[in-house]
Amino acid sequence: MRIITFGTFDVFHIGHVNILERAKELGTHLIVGVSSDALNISKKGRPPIYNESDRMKIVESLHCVDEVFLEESLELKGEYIIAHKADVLVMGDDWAGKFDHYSNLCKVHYFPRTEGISTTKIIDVVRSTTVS
Ligand code: C2G
Repeated sequence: MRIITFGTFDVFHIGHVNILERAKELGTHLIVGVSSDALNISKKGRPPIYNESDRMKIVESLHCVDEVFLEESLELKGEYIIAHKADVLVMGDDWAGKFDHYSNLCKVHYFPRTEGISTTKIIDVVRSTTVS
């Protein structure tokens, strides 16, 4: 079974490891779409802390990940699912319900998010503890 998932994976943390490991357990081949810097700027109004090539390299280095590609548009998920012959789309449950319409192309599965950690939280903690 081929699994596909998407994310920014900026300031890589344990929540990212958890979802990627859980995703891999659903199948045999894990493909990860890492969202581009341009997509993040248009979505969040700021570039990620780590650039797209570093984020792709970090994700690719995990032993549970078999393949990485650049996600250039949120609207292209259907095309990515077809191109990568994915059987299951996995996302964290902050996206629950948002990708159900792809269930005509593959199974759609949401895992619970890891509690208490996020890239935004890490950035806030670092910012508030940095002495300038
Ligand atoms: N995640 C998680 N637990 C956390 C933080 C993140 O399970 N504490 C999951 C998210 O639910 C997502 C994945 O990790 O499935 C990547 O999260 P982000 O890097 O925040 O990605 P996001 O900005 O949601 O980008 O096309 C969709 C986008 O590319 C998703």
